Amino acid sequence: MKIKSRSGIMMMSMFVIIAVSALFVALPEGINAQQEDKVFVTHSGAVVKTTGEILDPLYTSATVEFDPMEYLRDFNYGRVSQLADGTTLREYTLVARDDEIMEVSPGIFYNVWSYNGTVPGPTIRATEGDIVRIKFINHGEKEHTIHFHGIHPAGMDGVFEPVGGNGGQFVYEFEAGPVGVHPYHCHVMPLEEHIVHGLYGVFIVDPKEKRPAADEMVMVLNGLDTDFDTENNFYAANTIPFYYQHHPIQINTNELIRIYVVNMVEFDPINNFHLHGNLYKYYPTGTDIVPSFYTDMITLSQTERGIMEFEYKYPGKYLFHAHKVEFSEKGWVGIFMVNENKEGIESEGYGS
Ligand SMILES: [Cu+2]
Repeated sequence: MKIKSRSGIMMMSMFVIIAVSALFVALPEGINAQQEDKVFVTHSGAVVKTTGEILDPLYTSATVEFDPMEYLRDFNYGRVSQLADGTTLREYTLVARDDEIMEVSPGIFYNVWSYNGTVPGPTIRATEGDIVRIKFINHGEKEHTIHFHGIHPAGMDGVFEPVGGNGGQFVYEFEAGPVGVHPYHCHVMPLEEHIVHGLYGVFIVDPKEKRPAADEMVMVLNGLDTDFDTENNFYAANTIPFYYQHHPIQINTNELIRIYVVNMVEFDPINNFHLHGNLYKYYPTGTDIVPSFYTDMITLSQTERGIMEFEYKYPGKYLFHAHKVEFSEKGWVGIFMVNENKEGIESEGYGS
């Protein structure tokens, strides 16, 4: 499902080119005429020419393609088989890299460190009691690991078992639990650096008695420090600032929406999630099947997470955003486009 507005990105890229050109005209003395133009092609096909600084000089063909709309409802259930005693085994492969470049905002290229080529990494999903086996391959240059939140043996914690780059491997194996939504992330020092570059993702453990059918989605609240001053320049739900504002998330009236929300923002002590025109049931960490709150506002510190559930009664356009205004004005804002549910159908596909 590709619904990126390529023409919009092209327009923004053109704007960057025009702005850079205007600067050259306005300040000819301030720019070294000897400096060479740097030319590069964005993943939307726009040609960007600038004598200014490019945020990451390592730009290569390994540009990452990431579609926040696809990521939103994409769950990785692994390769499923049964062990001799009937237990379900789920096998996944996660590959870490630290040399890829991603266009995080029109004309802003950022060196992402990724699991399976995206930030966030894939949303891994299992049912409580399943055996989860993750083959981890490090194709980066630095050491990396995967530290899962949840319950598992010490040797599977991804802290004291750094995996070397250039092909190092490790197999994490443990029983999925407890029920809920948990982050996973690299745990190599300096930790902030490994996290803020993008080595994290979401691990959902479903209860054996399934939750009610719903239109389910994952939102990872993250920030991007594009000038390396340990302050975020952009904020987002699912990496691309303003993405869900320019591409509203289509949902239906009278249909249960379930959001697995995880806060992975570094540097800022808190983040939050405000929903317009509605309130949601909130299950902190998702470990209980009874909601703790009925609210339109939750506050989350680093790696705090939970499950939100709501239905819209009235169709129309509704904002959701950080109520920390600085974060919403720097990208953490989106829109639910609520469509009239004419057929009154239940959503399909839970745990498929
Ligand atoms: Cu790492």
